[in-house]
Amino acid sequence: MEDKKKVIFSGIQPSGNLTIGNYFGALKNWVKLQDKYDCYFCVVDLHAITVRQEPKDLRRRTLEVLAIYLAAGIDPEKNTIFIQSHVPTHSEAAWLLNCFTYVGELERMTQYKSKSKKYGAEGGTVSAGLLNYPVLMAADILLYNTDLVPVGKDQTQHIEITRDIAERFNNAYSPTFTLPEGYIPEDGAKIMDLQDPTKKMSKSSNNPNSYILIMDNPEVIRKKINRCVTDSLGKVRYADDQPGIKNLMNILSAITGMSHETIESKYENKGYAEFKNDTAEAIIKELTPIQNKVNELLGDKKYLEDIYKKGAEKAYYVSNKILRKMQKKIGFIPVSR
Ligand code: AQP
Repeated sequence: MEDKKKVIFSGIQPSGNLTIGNYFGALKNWVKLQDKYDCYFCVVDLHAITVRQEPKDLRRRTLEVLAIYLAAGIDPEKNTIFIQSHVPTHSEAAWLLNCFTYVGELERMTQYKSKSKKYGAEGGTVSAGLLNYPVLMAADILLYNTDLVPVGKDQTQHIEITRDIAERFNNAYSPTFTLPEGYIPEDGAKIMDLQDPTKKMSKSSNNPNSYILIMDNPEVIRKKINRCVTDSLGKVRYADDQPGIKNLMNILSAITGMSHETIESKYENKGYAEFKNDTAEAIIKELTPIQNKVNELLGDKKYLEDIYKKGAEKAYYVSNKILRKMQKKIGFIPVSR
């Protein structure tokens, strides 16, 4: 008898236009995993509203993110692809799990600390949603009995808190949830900001030169790589005191599969211009077919709708079973339907 496939859950927020950080940290690896695992890939729009979104931009980006998933090679026949707000079990389970989560542990999350500081400094208010974000993420993951969560390194803390919440629930009642593990890629685990390579590249950055978008055109990509911050050492070396160069090497290596040693010897005694140029061209070569496909897919809204509807039905069916289990264990009276 064939072994049951392990389950994968992952998602990206349509909180901005997707960057190559999202691509190398998440998407590119999803594509590699889709044959071996039972995968749920979600456009996590409920997460995006933890900071204020312009409604029309959110709508446009949600469909664009879905199109990017498909264009990057996620096969809708093999995977469950859906939009988070279409599956109400996520919000419901998040409420239940909120009651198994401590405020102190949420306040310790690095992402909460940095985002609340950023939005506070910009004069905005910090929503309770921003604090509760990891609980919704825990619900997303636990509702599918997920084994593995392929994410970038920045999400490690969120996987840990998911495990803590799951264990707390399991211990309070009886084993209910699978304890998920993070699945972090080797190259591209953390793509850094092009203007400040000590910070991660983020789609919500206020400085467009700090990131490369999946949909940036070749001229823009060349300019951004050309202007990116490096150092005055003039040596292509994979070293912590050269974070800008290290970042470009990670990107080049994630695209071409070249090892860091190979890149170092290829550009020995050559300065940065050729290395930057080759990196830009490699990014362009990687992204151009994806961009063409995204534009084609966005012209066929009916096709996209068929995919997200079918995905939501399957996701609801699977997640509702676990939600019912949670409700029963907590002591709620089952509804007879
Ligand atoms: N710079 C990055 N390097 C590697 N992986 C990254 N990811 C994000 N940035 C990088 C991975 O992309 C997936 C989706 O992330 P998300 O959209 O849910 O939220 P995020 O991690 O907060 O991403 P951003 O781009 O920084 O979004 P904003 O600016 O809205 O917060 C995750 O797997 C993440 O690890």
